[in-house]
Amino acid sequence: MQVKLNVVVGAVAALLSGAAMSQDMVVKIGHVGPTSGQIAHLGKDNELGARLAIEDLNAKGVTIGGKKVKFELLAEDDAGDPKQGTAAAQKLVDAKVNGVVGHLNSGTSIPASKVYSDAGIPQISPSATNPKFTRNGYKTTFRVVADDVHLGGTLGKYSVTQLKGKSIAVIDDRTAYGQGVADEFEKGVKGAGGKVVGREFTNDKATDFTAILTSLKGKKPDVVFFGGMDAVAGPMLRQMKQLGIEAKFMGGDGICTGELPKLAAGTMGDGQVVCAEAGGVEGEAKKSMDDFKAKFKAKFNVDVQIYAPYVYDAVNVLAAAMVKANSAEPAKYLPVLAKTAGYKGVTGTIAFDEKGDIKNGSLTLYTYKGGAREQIAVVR
Ligand code: ABU
Repeated sequence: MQVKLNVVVGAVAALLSGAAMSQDMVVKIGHVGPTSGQIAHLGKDNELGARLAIEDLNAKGVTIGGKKVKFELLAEDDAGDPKQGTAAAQKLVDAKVNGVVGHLNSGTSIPASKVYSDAGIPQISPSATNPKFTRNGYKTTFRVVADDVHLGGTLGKYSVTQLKGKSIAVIDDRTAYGQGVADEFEKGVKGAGGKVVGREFTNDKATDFTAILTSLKGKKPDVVFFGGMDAVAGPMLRQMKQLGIEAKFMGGDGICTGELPKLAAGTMGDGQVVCAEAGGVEGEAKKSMDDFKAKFKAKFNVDVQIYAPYVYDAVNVLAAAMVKANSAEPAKYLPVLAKTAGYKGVTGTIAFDEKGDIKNGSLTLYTYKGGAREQIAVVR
């Protein structure tokens, strides 16, 4: 009788210990982007990239510290507004997220980075390109795309050396991103021996550019660069056409989206627009990006706008660091995350430098033909 009881007790203990081993541990990943407002299409693009990463991680099955992990996405909308950005960051901190991917904009990512740093929570931006984002000395701040020094400088040089621009006009939207990338573009133009004939500014919610475009028209620009987002660039292109300004139109990653042709309402000439994504792959590595875009389309029935693949990689880089550290506790996996090197993502190989920036980041130059984005070149 005693033997039988021991067998039963042993079996129950074994079952219980097995159950404890396989018990789910919830790991919360925060995501923040503007899913409302003028660039909601870009915020939603990023958020879907995060959703796909979470689904794939859960489908694959991840174990950390002997526990099966269930990843959960906590998605917040900051409307691209700096104040809403810090409020969303605090909400995620209060919810005790294990890591954050976001925000989309530099103007929200920069102030939010202090909130995450104070809480010791790792943050990876998949799209904020203002260099200041990683230059505040916060150990929790990372980015998986190139910055505006690289982006704006390369485009500025390109406008002179490749587009043969002789009189170049610059407009920005006075956001952290728009003004910053336009400044770097100007430096690139001047560094290549080019001439900036006019500089104007607008804001990120403007719809009427008649006054600034009329002023620039008098200076006969052959290239107009806009530092800002596609929601403003589209109507600006329409109004350039109405005013008879035939210049090439350039911009950074903020305009380099799938939505730009629709926003410009068919007024873009083939090859008129040249812009750059702050990342990109070529050769054999391109297959993983193409496969991701096809999977994204099949899953959500929408095309990638621009940064969804970078969000997907950022979520996976967080998860990989947790697995390697055998812990999802921010303080334990943060040092491992900082040493990320050779991570093979859909956007290429990811390694961080001492500031948290991607090492050896690439840029992809694009133009548009027949209303579709067409790759010109990947440059480093
Ligand atoms: N990098 C373009 C859009 C996001 C930003 O930096 O504000």
